[in-house]
Amino acid sequence: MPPLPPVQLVAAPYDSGQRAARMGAGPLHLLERGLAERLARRSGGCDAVVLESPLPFQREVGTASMLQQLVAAEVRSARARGALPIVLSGNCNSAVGTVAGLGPGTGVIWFDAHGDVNTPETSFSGFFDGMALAMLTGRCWQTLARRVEGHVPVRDDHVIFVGGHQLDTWERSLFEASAMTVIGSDVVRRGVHEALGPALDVLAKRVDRVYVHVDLDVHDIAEMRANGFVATGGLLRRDVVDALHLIAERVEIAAAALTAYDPGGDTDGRACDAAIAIAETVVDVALPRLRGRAPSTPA
Ligand SMILES: [Mn+2]
Repeated sequence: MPPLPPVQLVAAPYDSGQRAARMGAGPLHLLERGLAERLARRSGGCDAVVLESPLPFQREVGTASMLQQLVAAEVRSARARGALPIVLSGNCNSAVGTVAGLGPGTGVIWFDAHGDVNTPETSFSGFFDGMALAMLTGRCWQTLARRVEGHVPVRDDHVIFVGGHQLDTWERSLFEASAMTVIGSDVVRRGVHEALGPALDVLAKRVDRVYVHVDLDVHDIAEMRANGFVATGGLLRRDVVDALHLIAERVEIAAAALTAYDPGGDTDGRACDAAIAIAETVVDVALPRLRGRAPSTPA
């Protein structure tokens, strides 16, 4: 049997253009807690790269765009040498870079409390990261998305959005009118297998591989305080772990991300523990399928 492939951690330690602030501190905290060493023990080795924005002056959108470009290059290079990229990012919009780095034919399974499908015309907060999934699916910021090498807007019917429980009215109606598959936290809580199984069967026929995006605030506030946006009505820790097993049974997990972890509010450390456990689960379920996969030829 060929050896297990290596894991490549790609850390983007920024939140809204600010390095190591709020959720931007999450990736560094996870690395300090020994995430790379822990993943190395269950894989063919684990390296970590910490991305730095080269811009002389950081700005929310411009810095995020720069990081997307850097993430895409790291993910493409990791994939080319047969490694499993796992992105640690303060903000969710790193997904635009990750999916671009994986190339066409990649589906998206997105765990999040929030919809992340606002656009500049619908956002009340002006928070760029509330538009992450909208940008990924080609609804806004097209000029910046095109700066990310390999970016192609992800088709709605290649997206499963899981665990939402903090959607605003606009996001709710956008999802209803779209071809994205939306599986709310209430449905997942009644049974992960029944909630996700059929949708995953359909997605596995449409795509060659998936990117699994875990915004840690998808978890219920009673489980952990991943960031300042957590709420009641979220998923249990074991729901996410069970879902990862179901996904990997059906389709290749080509990359994953843990996003939006703010260690500042995680006073009992439970969100940190969950993040590490999720990364370990991703490695355990994804690597056997990647074992022996021929390194991809650069496009
Ligand atoms: Mn998010």
